[in-house]
Amino acid sequence: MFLPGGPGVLGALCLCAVFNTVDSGMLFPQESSSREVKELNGLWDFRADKSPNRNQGFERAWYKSRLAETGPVIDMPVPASYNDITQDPSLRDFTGWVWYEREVVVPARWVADEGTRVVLRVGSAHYYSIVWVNGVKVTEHEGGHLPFEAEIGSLIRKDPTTPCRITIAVNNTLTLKTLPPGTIQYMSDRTKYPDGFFVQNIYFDFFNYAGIHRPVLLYTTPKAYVDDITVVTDFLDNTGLVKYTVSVQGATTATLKVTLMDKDRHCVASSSDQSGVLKVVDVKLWWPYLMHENPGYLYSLEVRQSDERSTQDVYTLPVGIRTVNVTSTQFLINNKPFYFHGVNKHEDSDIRGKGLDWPLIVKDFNLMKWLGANSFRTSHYPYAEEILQMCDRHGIVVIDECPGVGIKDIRSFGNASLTHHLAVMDELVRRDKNHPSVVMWSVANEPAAEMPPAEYYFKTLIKHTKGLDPTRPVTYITDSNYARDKGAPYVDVICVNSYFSWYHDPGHLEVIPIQLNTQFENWYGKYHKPIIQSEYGADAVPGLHSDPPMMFTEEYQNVVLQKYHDVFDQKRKQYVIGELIWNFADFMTAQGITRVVGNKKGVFTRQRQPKAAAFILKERYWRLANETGILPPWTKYPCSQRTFTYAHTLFL
Ligand code: GCB
Repeated sequence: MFLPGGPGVLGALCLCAVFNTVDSGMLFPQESSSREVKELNGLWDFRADKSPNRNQGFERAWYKSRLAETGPVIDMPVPASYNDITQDPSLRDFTGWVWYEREVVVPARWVADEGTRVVLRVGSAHYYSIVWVNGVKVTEHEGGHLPFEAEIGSLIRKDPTTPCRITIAVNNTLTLKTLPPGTIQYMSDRTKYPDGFFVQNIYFDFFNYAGIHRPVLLYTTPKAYVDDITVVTDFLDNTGLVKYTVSVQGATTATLKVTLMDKDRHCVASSSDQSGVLKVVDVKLWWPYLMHENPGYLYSLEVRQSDERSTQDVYTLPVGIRTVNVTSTQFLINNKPFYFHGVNKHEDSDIRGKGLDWPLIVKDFNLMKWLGANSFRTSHYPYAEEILQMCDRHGIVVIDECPGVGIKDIRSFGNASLTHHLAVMDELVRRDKNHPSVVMWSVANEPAAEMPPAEYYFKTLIKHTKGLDPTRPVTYITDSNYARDKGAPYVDVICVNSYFSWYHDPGHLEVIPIQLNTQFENWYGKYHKPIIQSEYGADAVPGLHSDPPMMFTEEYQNVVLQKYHDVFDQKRKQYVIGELIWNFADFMTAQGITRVVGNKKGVFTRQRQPKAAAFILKERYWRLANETGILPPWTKYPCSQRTFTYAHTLFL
């Protein structure tokens, strides 16, 4: 891990692997008659450890007293990346440990009642975190996009008169064994670089935003509590089948009442078993947006756990009943062919970086629906659970990707990397397994899968993921280099990224039809598996125009899209099952000669305003929806273009 100068940090970090276990559940925190939630979002005290070895915080034990007592602090909003919050370039580009601290007044009854578990939960922090409460370490976690938590009841009860001081140290250093990988490179030529100069190299195309990115909160459960619920759904004719398993902690015997309710809170099935199958007559299936007039239908599975005397814990899980299957040419949702017409996204916006932001989330869903997008891929890491919950409710289909992006160095295919990658998949599946919107796992993006160790690596990784969740297909995203197919025999769907007339033959729009056609024929010819064009696109600087089109203009981006679309229209009749534009919106990257303040392949700007390409895509996606979906009759195509446009505006 990050080691400019001192061994202390490395020592602390090596302990990490042992803590990354997933033998307990990771249910999304929620309030119920037995549970309370206290959000700790807002301003935290903050300091970046700019000492030469980045290790002063550990050497001087900054966690032992208030952060303001060991040096200067600044206000830092949580959740947010810290990089774009100040005017200080050294903080924007910082690599190493940063320290967050916040004092919390815990409700007296939580402290007084020994029967209450108090859990501290961090939605995500990038990349490596260590957490202390009142100076005592409670947990550490490796990985930037998944939640972690610790029970802190006994600690806050030690001295109920003092406020609860939470300290979180976060390190964004990426190494060959992290996910995503990176390297730290020291520049020792003193004629060129100052003393101690180093850079963080990364092999992916987005800014390495860091900090506490998702909500931090305290929540309570009773001592005996519902720790996890797993749901798998199916249906037979008109009967829905909800196979469930509940795991309870803190009680040797537990009495359960499991009730499945419809949207009107009417009970449709119930049971008192810890696991079983609930049957739902006249089932309302979960359908994707634009595939049905009532998409995203969710039941509620209420789990009540009690002892002889009273109800102990109540947890309610939203449940969408649907199936997913893959044939050699189709992707089936509820046994009907589903065509992905969607986007690739990033968690990225001005000022906040990767910090969760509700206005942005809701705006993005409105834009996706406006566009007629029915799906997205969580390129290139797991997104916030709050976003997946929106997808469940709105019927937006998700390809759920782990942070396996930029695996390019042969040393990142070693055992330590693989072990960590498997652990990340454990955590991802544990978190997202119950979301009906999640229809496929993506274990990596554009790995150097031509390298000899890649075959074993991906075979193991994909088999492991299928073992965790036999109900969903698994893929990894490849690029137009056919040699990178060593993992392809093990995937269910081939996902290909290509940038013809951009990275290959720049400026030559005329090569797209032939090269794209060849791409599809090659992959299908070899593997006979359905294909998704998982990325395609071109940078366009908003407001830059030229005719005939030139690279970086809005016109060029339009033509790239149209030429790709022509080929998709031929191939989707055969085995192409989807198209995901790169990218939904412009996003920040590291500085470099190919990026003009970030990647400009968005069809929306970073501020979410449409470029010309957004209208091309909107027109196409609504047309596709009318051909392949089941829409309310008045939005049906064919009709005059004017009526059509008017109709789908109304539909929104
Ligand atoms: C890709 C990557 C994506 C990049 C994109 C580009 O293949 O998967 O992360 O941002 O190309 O624009 O270069």
